[in-house]
Amino acid sequence: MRIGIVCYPTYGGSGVLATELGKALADKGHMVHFITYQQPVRLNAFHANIYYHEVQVPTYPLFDFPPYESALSSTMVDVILNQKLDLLHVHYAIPHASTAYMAKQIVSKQGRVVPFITTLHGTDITLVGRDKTYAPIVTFSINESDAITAVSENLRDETYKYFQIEKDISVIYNFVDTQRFSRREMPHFRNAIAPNGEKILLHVSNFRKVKRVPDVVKVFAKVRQEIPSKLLLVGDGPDRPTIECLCRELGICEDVRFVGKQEQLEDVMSISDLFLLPSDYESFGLAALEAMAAQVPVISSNAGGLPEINIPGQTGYMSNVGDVDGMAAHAIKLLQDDALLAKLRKGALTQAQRFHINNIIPQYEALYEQVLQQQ
Ligand code: GMT
Repeated sequence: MRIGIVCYPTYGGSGVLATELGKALADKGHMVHFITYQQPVRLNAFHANIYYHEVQVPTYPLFDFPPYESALSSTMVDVILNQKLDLLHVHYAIPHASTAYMAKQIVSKQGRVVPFITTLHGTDITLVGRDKTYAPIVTFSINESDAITAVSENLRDETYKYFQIEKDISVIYNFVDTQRFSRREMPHFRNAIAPNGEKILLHVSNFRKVKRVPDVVKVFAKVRQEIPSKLLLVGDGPDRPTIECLCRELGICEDVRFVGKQEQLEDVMSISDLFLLPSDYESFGLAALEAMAAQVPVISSNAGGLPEINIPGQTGYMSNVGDVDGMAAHAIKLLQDDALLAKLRKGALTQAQRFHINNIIPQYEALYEQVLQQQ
């Protein structure tokens, strides 16, 4: 198939998932065309079946807000017609579903029928999409999609709850390449972070409010009182100054490392003992799944779709959102008990294997076939 993939190219679960999906489809012989405003972060190597089309957004003094959606739709039209795409698969509803709808209408005037599939990822529904400024267009463009997928049952249910959706939403879970994330011994790296054999706790996110990174720091401060440990914070975002202030207030700066946006996440995960994800909401929690693939148990909140991947006592533990004491107690219990830690590490890997890339990609391919047959 000739598939157009539209996503956000930046660090963030939806872009990562879309890029990994495109790479896996290309490995299976499909022609994959990425259409984004910047090279996606995980699209970092040449592949004979992968093409990249950058969306250019011309500016003009009249534009306080350059019309990105128009530029994106026009680029979609260009790629559909010139690369003879069979379908478009857009990730994150805003604005990708409405721009795909527009492109579909335009190419139909030239006799081309090109269906589009919309994958909902989380905040496009639960946070931004629900804002009344966006809700009408989100509802309309989801309903106009030829197929809709959500990355967890929770996200599917939330979508039905908040929007008038008249179509079926299929749940196709996020996936992980367990080979890539398989745990490797990296003593030099580990020693550089934890020279005295300290435990390493890890958090990876875009440091937005919804991630509750201050809770990560508070949990770590409690763990550190009981167990010599270090905290690795991977990523960056708007809450960073608040987080740095909190570290100073708690007097724990020398044990907290901000390592910024990292591409080699598998290395960071390989040296970690525990992954912390106390989010207000997570449709899925892709970073937690990648951590599990590296045999890192997860201490998380029980929000959104997290109970669909983090199984208490098997892959980690869960607490209510904001229950810093509960999360810290779980972390301390786990890090003090080598046998329990070993059991959960094994359980985490077993769980990651259920979401193996090879189990999930065929579900997308089957959906594409089904959509094409319906045209
Ligand atoms: O978590 C974010 O803020 C990024 C966001 C995105 O769209 O890039 O992530 C969402 O999609 C990921 C991939 O499907 C999910 O694993 C995340 O749970 C989801 N984030 C939220 O629901 C907050």
